[in-house]
Amino acid sequence: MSEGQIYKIHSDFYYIDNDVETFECKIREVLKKQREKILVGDFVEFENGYITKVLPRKNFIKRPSVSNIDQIVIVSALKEPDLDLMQLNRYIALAKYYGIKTVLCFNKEDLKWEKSLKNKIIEIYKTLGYDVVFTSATEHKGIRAFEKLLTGKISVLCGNSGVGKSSLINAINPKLQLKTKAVSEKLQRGTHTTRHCEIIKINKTSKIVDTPGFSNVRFDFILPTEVDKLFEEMFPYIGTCKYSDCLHINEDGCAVLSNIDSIDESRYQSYVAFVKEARDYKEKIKYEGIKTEHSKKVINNKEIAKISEKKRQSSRNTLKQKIYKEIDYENE
Ligand SMILES: Nc1nc2c(ncn2[C@@H]2O[C@H](COP(=O)(O)OP(=O)(O)OP(=O)(O)O)[C@@H](O)[C@H]2O)c(=O)[nH]1
Ligand SMILES: [Mg+2]
Ligand SMILES: [Zn+2]
Repeated sequence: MSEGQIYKIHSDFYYIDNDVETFECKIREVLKKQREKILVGDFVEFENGYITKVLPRKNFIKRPSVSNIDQIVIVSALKEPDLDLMQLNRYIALAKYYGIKTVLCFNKEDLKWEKSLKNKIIEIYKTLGYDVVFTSATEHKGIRAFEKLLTGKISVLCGNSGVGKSSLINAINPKLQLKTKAVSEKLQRGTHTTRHCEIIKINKTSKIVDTPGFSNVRFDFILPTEVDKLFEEMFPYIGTCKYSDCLHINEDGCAVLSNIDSIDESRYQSYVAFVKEARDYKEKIKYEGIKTEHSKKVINNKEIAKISEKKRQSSRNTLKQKIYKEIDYENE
């Protein structure tokens, strides 16, 4: 019996790496019956070409489905496409939701962009405690610093299509020759050049998952009152507002609003937008009369909102189906 980590899944074949060599395996029938899908990143036991056991996960994320990762690297472009802080905050909040360390990379530094942007980024995100790197994949700038952030870890790269995720990996290790494509060639908005999910060794110690990102995720899987747990600048005030269900938008005696000057405006705007998405979700749930169980703790990916099996099966309604799909990872 051997042990290793799945680095790629292709139809019925699971590719395993034990740090010495790689193996192609299938899975035993009994494992197929399990509710939980085997993911890229899972550590497994295998024997004679068959996976016999999946070892417990440290963590996992959805879309892309990958487990046991050390950090999420959110890649944004300073230009082409224009920097979108709301989208960046969305990725950051999602990483928080999954309880995984996050670092930020701002790429395409070689292009002409608003110089004040750099200070703004540093002011907002370094203050929040994030490691921030500025890079140019094409001119090979900042690549060393970027590589250093990845040392000894399994990192998942995410970010909108065209920001240069695959180009950055190629800049670190040109032998990898990952497919990249000009933004203008990405015909439809949101169409990613990278489509699959695979753990790639970029050097002796670092592994990376180049992904199509968590595309088009909306906060329609958590309650409005849980959104503040995804914004670290609000942590000092959580639980100190007059009302325990305060959304920090226009309530009396709100501790966040009375300290609003300490919060960056764009961060707060993102917060309000995500609360609205969560509220729409809650309204839908109420309208449909679906009862859901909600986790108390959001910032821990072990406790995620679930719907009972019975209710899931009895549902015929497409709207309900959509909600199930969005909030229940086990159902995917
Ligand atoms: N000027 C400039 N262009 C860059 C840089 N990095 C990447 N690009 C270009 O941006 C385009 C998109 O790069 P990709 O690496 O394919 O982007 P991606 O993030 O992997 O995109 P998806 O796989 O679709 O998610 C390509 O034309 C790259 O040559 C950079 O630092 N500067
Ligand atoms: Mg790519
Ligand atoms: Zn409040």
